[in-house]
Amino acid sequence: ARLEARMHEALEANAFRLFFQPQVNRRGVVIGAEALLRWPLDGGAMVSPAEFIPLAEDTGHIVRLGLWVLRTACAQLARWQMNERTRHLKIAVNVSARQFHQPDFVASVKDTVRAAAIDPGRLELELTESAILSDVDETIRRMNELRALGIRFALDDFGTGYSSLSYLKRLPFDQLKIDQSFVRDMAEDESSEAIVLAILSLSHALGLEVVAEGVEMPEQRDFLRQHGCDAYQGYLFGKPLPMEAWGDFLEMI
Ligand code: G
Ligand code: G
Ligand code: MN
Ligand code: NA
Repeated sequence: ARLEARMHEALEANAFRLFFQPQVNRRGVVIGAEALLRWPLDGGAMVSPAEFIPLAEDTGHIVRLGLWVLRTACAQLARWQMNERTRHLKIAVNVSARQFHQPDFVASVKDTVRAAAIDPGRLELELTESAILSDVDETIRRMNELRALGIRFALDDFGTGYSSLSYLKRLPFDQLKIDQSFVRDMAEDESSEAIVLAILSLSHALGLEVVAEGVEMPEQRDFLRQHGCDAYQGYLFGKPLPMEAWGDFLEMI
């Protein structure tokens, strides 16, 4: 309950921050970033979203917080679009189940994209399997309405939920993100390696792009690349950075 009260205050005080973790292509070129929410406390410590997102979902704060994330990400895309060097970059935004199923979710995304005057093709929305499970037909309708504008969809944390393969076929995803647990265990554990290979071949057969998460070692990247993985995210390429640090980061690469 204390955390909940503080979350309300933090929303009022605009105390949340958005960090951006780079995503790279097969050649190691930065193609965009995933926006990751951070909640810095006065002492400098950060509350992990793993802790406060579930609470934000339960209390409904996620609706306002999610809208703030979307607006902030779109404002960043608008800034990137003004510069020749950065206009190709895209941003992926995590959308929680409760947020996605708000009656006005589609309208609020449309309004935000229009207000920021960004190319919707640079915006990617990440859904998890829990967002889909509750109502598949409604999920498909919402996705299609936003895809008609050019917005792209990624299925996040793939392999950790109750992924039914028939959903993968029916749902209009553009991209699938291999959960970092499989990437981490790939080298030690034959079944994780087999799962990664199966995800890659299944995705490609279905015409989906694949992003590997949690890539920390060159050996992991090499193995994934050898098997056709399209994009990569992880500490090997960069940690989540505050936007102020991205200027230097883009100079460096
Ligand atoms: O970056 P980090 O390991 O701290 O993120 C932890 C979890 O919080 C991840 O599962 C991530 O998807 C989730 N998360 C981070 N930012 C957001 C956000 O803006 N919205 C939602 N719904 N989840 C987020
Ligand atoms: O659940 P989701 O995939 O949206 O969140 C990604 C989470 O993974 C974030 O919390 C992010 O900070 C974390 N992360 C990103 N790259 C790495 C990595 O290379 N190793 C580890 N352990 N975590 C990572
Ligand atoms: Mn994600
Ligand atoms: Na993920």
